[in-house]
Amino acid sequence: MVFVKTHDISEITSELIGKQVVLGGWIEDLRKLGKMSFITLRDISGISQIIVKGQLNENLGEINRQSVVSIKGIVQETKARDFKFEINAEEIEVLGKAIHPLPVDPIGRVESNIDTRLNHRALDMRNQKTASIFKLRHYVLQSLRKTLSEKKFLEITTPKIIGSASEGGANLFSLEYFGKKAYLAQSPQLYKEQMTIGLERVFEISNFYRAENSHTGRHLSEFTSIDIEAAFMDYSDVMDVLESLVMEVYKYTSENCKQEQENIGHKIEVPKSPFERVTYNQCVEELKSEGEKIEFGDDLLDSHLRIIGEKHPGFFFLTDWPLKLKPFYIRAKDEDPTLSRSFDLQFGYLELSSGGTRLHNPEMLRNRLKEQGLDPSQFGDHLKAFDWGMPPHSGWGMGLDRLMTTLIGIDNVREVVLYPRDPDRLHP
Ligand code: AMO
Repeated sequence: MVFVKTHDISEITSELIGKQVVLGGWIEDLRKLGKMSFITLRDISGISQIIVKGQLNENLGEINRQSVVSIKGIVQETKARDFKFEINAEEIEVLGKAIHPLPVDPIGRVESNIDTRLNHRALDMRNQKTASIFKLRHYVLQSLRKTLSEKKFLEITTPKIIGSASEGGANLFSLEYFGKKAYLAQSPQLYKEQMTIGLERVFEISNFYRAENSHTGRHLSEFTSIDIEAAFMDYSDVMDVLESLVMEVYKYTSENCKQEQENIGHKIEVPKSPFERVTYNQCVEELKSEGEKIEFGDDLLDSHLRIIGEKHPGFFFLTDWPLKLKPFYIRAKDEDPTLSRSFDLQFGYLELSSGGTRLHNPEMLRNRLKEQGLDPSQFGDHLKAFDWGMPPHSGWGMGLDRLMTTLIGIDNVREVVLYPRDPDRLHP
């Protein structure tokens, strides 16, 4: 028998009644009632009821649930409450046997903890809740690409194997590269900035790597970042781009992904816009008034962000950070050089994105590298580009995995990443 499907299950309509179809999927349920058997067949698009009668039923034998089958049969009306149509089977072929018992229950009747599910991730994709999370992730990516393209950003792909640190500092994974030392990119920072020379507005959606020994629900060693960089824009312009992107993602998924929201048991609420813009100085004042010991120039600790997050629930920008807390490529404010043209996008206490206006003057950039204890000669390739007519530019990077957790109302990024990598997890 051929195993090429004629239809996905969701494509079965009343026009097909009386016609022959070939479906392919996996058996979610199988009930043998003497002369007849009922199979619940699932594929990525939905579920269908299959009726097996006569000789075919007698020859049916044992088929474990979750085995993959191809079923040829005639579409007919049904009295079953949960189905619109059923298929009267003519041929059934088992294409891929499933062992029994399976290590996780794809129906979700028996709940497994996240580690067990991650250890058997492919099978976990047959769980409708998990599959819906990844369908949502797909629609989020689709929405991001559409909005950025409409705003005239070009999608680029920068190298992930690099010769020197893009963000400076620690957190670098190193590897042996034909007798030389190479690193896994922490971000596309230097390349995306360079691209503004000719392409003006660029974006990248790729995985990046941080050797952070963190064991939290929001840190991974490999995460997906959405990055933009735009010539002739200031930090407030790229904040506008970021806000409209987040709004579009929420609107698009809340309107178009009703079934997925039902499957995950979470209603996507479109946030209020415009997002509040709170300065770092304001935050420090708010923290002081809460009795926290904090001075200008101190970084905001997790405990501080929890307090700030409670005062400003949902999305807000935290702007104008002290320059010394920001990376070498961030530009100072002209009116106060101790402050920077920078921001983070927060969702309550959770940092989703950071960005800012960049230094585009090569001399100032060299000085800033030195001030931060970095060696300008390590950034030679990058600095060269600043002598070729570098436009003023701004950009940001946003963690897609973190954005997904806000969208679906969970607090562990591992739920929204297929095969998460963290200090304890390198397999599967
Ligand atoms: P930053 O280092 O703040 O900025 O990273 C930007 C965003 O990426 C996400 N992120 C992570 N997500 C999961 N696990 C991690 N270990 C992790 N590290 C970062 C966060 C964070 O807000 N080059 C700059 C951006 C720019 O200025 O354009 C940068 O990388 O959501």
